[in-house]
Amino acid sequence: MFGPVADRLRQAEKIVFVTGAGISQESGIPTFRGKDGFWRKYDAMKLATIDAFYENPKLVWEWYEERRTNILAAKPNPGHLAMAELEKYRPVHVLTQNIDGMHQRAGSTKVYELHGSIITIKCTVCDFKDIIVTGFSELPPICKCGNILRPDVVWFGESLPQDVWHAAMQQASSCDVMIVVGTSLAVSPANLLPAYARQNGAIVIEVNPEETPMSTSMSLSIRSSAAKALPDLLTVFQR
Ligand code: BJW
Ligand code: ZN
Repeated sequence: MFGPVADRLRQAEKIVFVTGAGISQESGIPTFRGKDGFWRKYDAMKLATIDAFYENPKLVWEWYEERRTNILAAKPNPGHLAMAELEKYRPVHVLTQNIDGMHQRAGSTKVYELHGSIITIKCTVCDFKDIIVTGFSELPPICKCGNILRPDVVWFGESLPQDVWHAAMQQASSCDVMIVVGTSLAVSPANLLPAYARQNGAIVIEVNPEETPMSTSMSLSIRSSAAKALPDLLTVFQR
């Protein structure tokens, strides 16, 4: 399966994963683009914007509440679990665009949440930030200061949390193996991370049943699902 890159994989000194919605697809969490990318009749990509939120905060909150319920009921799949187990064999860093917390639940210890987290909320105005422990009696929830609370996630047109982004760039620029799993690589700046790895001379492997805009520059594209391919990848290090 790993043919030309098998040796480079085995010799890896630092493995960095870049993950997207596709890794959680087999846990029953829908992806954004493609046939999964609609919620009720709304285009998920149009809801994930600050403009949509201010236009209709209740609607956007309903979307997040429904997703949060689904995510909390879901379980990490063999793909997440294989990545966590890989830490037994090599230093592993996980740069994820996902907000679902599945990597941490699977046991990965170095996870960089580029787009925030669905289990935290923050105020749109003051510094208040907290973990959601119960549901809300009314949507949108209101902060003690009187302003609207929002999910602590990164929407289009917003900056990534700078400390997380800097750490992610640094990990990408210093790895010798990067594995890009379940992302369409359509969204920047996360889609720049493979280029940072390549600049460092790393091999970059993609796990995705579909082609992506960067498939042609990959060292290897594994056209399979994450839950199938990642346990196979783990066996390379278990021998
Ligand atoms: C499987 C599988 C299986 C399926 N196994 N694989 C013009 C105007 C304004 C901004 C821009 C602009 N042009 C560019 C920009 C920048 C913009 C951007 O990139 N836009 C593009 C869409 C054009 N980016 C931003 O705005 C970012 N911020 C930024 O750049 O700041 C600087 C700035 C400031 C001001 C102005 C301009 C720039 C922020 C991006 C935030 C993205 N946020 C979201 C929502 C997060 C919260 C939430 O989850 O609700 O992040 S959008 C959504 O897309 C989410 C995802 O993390 C992200 C990426 O999606 P992902 O993970 O790749 O999922 P899919 O669905 O696309 O792909 C799934 C893949 O899995 C597919 O390939 C399948 O084949 C595969 N798959 N099953 C393995 N079983
Ligand atoms: Zn507030």
